[in-house]
Amino acid sequence: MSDTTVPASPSGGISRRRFVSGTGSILGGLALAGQVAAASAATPASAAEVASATTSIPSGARVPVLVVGTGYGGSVAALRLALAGVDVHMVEMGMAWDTAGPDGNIFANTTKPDYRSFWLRTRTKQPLSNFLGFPLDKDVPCYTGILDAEDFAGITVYQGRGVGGGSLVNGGMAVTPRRELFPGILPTVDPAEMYGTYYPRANAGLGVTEVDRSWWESADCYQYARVGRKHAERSGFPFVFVPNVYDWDYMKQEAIGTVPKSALTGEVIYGNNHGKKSLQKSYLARAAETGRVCISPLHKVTTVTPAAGGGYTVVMDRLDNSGATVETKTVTADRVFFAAGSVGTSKLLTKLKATGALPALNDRIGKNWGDNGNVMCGRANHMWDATGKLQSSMPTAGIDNWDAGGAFAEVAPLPTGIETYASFYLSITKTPHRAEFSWNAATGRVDLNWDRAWKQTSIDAAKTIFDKINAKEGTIYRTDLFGAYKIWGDHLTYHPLGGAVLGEATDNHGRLRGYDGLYVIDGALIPGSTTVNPFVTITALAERNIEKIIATDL
Ligand code: FAE
Repeated sequence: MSDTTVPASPSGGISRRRFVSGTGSILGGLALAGQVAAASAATPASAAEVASATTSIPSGARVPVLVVGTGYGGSVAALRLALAGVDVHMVEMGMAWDTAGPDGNIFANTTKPDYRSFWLRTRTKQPLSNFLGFPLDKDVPCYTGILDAEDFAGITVYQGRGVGGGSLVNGGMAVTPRRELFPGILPTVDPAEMYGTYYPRANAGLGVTEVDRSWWESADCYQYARVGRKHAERSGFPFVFVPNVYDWDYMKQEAIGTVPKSALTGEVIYGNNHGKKSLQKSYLARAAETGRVCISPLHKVTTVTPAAGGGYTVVMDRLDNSGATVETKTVTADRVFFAAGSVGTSKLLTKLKATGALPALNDRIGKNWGDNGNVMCGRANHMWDATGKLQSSMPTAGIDNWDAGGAFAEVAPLPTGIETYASFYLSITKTPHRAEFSWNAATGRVDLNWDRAWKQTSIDAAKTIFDKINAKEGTIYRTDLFGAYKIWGDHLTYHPLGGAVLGEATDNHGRLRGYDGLYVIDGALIPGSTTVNPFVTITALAERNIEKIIATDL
């Protein structure tokens, strides 16, 4: 089948999700989830548990807690609430991702984007748009695919869509920021409790581990990272190993050919079929095992407003795979957790305040949004510094020049399957620029006032690393990866943060100011920067906040 064709049903049959939803009953889903939880109590959490918890919430239902979104913040909330004895319903606009496509895989390969790869686009918008100057993008069928390249005026924000949110598409780099930088990240949060309790809890919950260094030193698939280390160290920069959520034993087996390849066939931004412990295999699996959590995929929340008899009326659209609304449902929830990601939560709250659904939200809604200073670049190495045609899609290291130059550069893979002699980096940089969301009544959309020119600060910070390395190595920047003769990938971010910031739009534990029973629990709480890749901090903050909320509000 060509990648311009969409199967009528990805499974070609009735998936477990559709079977459960076919019961038309949230209770049916709960009962089935409960049986699975009992049957699998002794087995490790797996994505199958999550599949069994998927359902389709009936219109008119009343639930104690509704969680909007199934990424890091939402998954932590669901697990902890369920363990505290609270029934939780999670609503996710993306697909369940529990059913194989016609090629036998759930997810498409990075080098071969197809209908599964992009969220409602007719043409791919690949982060690396060019190679040797030639455009890489191609037509694909419009489908509720996994990676959303959401365009705002000055920036494209990449986000995961589906049960598991960003964990489905990310590189698994699980980085805890340096403690001395934490007061600049979340100034109202006590570092002692974060580093003593919540970062360790988050890392354990996510299954974060470090690569076996002796294996790494000789593995073909990390030649690119060793070249990155050599160049960093020869220019005097600290090269730091960072943990990941990938199953390293699985990767070792991939390397010797005893299991199907996943990271070693470049799977990452369109999903990972095997070794990565996405939320489907960690928090969400354990949440589903409790029997108290149900998940409705392909449901997009559009409105939340106070209900007459208490609680909140939540309106949501059920989508088909073309993105069309096939049903609009109204549900009542005693409490609502906004966990739609920084952009999703900010857009919803900005709209709800402006349109009068939640008029008492304060004027900090939609503000203090940042891109974590993301900027990408490649360097062209000499022929004696080959980076390898086999590159693991899971990064293991970074170059830390935060103190001197305001940049932390992820030594990133370029898993093309051919030798490119390129070193590739995603830099996270210190940038003062923050944007805000606003409601555009004319278009009925939420705008973001990001200015592309603001990325110059990030480019300057990244150059403190790469200008020096290029001078030392006698190398140059690649100019063929983001267009013809364009060095910097300055049009995008992978790390949206802020828009409903802790201590501003919410109190110091994520309770939205103006409304009892409404909470923000995702990356929207963090004002624009984490100094490193963000998901461990999002998870740890969610662990901190939900503990307090369970202790005092429920
Ligand atoms: P997120 O994970 O985005 O989850 C929000 C969920 O809400 C999504 O599933 C949405 O589909 C859903 N949603 C949105 N609006 C609605 C609505 N109206 N109704 C229902 N559902 C809705 O939020 N971070 C790292 O730390 N390390 C990495 O290696 C890394 N690599 C990345 C690579 C890529 C390509 C991308 C895109 C991101 C990467 N990130 C990485 C960022 C990380 O995935 C991101 O910070 C977190 O996923 C954000 O977590 P949240 O819980 O805030």
